[in-house]
Amino acid sequence: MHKTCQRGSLVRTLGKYKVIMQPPTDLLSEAFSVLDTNARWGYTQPAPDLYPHQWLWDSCFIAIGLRHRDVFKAKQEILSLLRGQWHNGMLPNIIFSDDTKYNTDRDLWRSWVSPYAPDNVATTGITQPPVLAEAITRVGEKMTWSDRRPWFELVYPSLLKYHQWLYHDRDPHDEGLVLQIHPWEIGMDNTPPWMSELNEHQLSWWIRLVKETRADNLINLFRRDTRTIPSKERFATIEALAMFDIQRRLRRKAYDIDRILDHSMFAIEDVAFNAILIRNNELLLEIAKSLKEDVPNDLLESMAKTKQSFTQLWDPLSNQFYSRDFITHKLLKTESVSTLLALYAGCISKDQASQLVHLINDQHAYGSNYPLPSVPLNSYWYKPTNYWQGPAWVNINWLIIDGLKRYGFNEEADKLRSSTLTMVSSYGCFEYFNPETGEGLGAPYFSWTAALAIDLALNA
Ligand code: 9WN
Repeated sequence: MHKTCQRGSLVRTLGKYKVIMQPPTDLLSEAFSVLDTNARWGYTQPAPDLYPHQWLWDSCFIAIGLRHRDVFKAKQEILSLLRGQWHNGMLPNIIFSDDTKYNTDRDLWRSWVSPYAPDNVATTGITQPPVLAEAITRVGEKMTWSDRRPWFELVYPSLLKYHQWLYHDRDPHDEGLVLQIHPWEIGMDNTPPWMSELNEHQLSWWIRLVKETRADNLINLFRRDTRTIPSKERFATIEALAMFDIQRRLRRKAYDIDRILDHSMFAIEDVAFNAILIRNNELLLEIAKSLKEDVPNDLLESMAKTKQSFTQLWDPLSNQFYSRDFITHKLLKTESVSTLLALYAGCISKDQASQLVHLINDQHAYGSNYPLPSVPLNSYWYKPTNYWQGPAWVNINWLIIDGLKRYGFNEEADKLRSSTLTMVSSYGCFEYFNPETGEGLGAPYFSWTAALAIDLALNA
């Protein structure tokens, strides 16, 4: 148990934890202690109990924090991720812990049904936003060139293979935008654009039946996550069932994208995922350049096309970016913070960037007391305590701060940086935060909150 949960007087009960909330005396020592406590053999758990496995974008963010104290550990965090790489290049969103108590998680996914799954490592069959090049670069920044070069040489082949897989498997029509097949792939599980698509088109008959008969209340009793986290802070049981249903259908097709798309299953070209890809393509190219490696031409062409096609996600009526349906190309005009991640992509016009900054400053949209809400305050979907449907997340803030700086919006970047640090230092390293009050929500001792708070504090 963390020493820091013993402070103060305001008590919040989360399952077996009693979390006592008062400003930590020292943000950095608290954050490093979270990372130490969550460290396992070679990787860091996102949060004790709730997230025991290794997650893809979590480990990338964690490495970005760890590099400030221990470059070796930061490298280990990334190398541990690469052991899960599939033979076709895919990096899975989860590498399951070997512990026998998680047999059910491994069996649910059964990655071994695919001939591409790695030997002796159980994983999921889907990916997560590609922030790997960012993590490799940031860790490399802490080294002299004589150490950085072998580091880049070690990881570059896997990075290249991953980006090649993203285009080969996930851009089947050679459109430049890559598609995602499960809400977990975008890392913002119950984000409104995806949930509204699921509700409208994809709910199986049996989930509709559960919904109509209200049997979800009963099923809720068997959920592992809501034993430790209040259910109003997690995704709804119907949403959980819908995600489970998609996963089952993907498994039946052995995670083979051709078979999946042949059955015209759920596929979205997500704006956040593609924005993150664009920036990480740039970083991959910088790594390749520093190693004097030639990047294959077809990959270079795809990368250029992504930047061009990204402009198709802009809606001039509402002045924002949206995800789109892979088949119909219809923009999914349900608002979410994903639109702001276009700033991180770095390929949008200065005028579009200013429009997004306008939304950040708008008190009815993303300008809450503790920004950035994951859904604008004036949205029908907005709920300040519900997971990806309202709360502020430190990783999203971190990415957007980076984008704001690259567009020269330094004042906005500083403001967001300082409000993010205020939330974390006031309440601790929670998974997410109430954007109105700043209160910490979800899992306490959350690793990427700790890691990125360290980075924001030390890397102004
Ligand atoms: C499913 C681990 C992960 C994050 C995701 C976040 C949440 C898992 C869940 O936790 O997803 O992957 O159980 O909801 O949405 O972004 O990587 O921290």
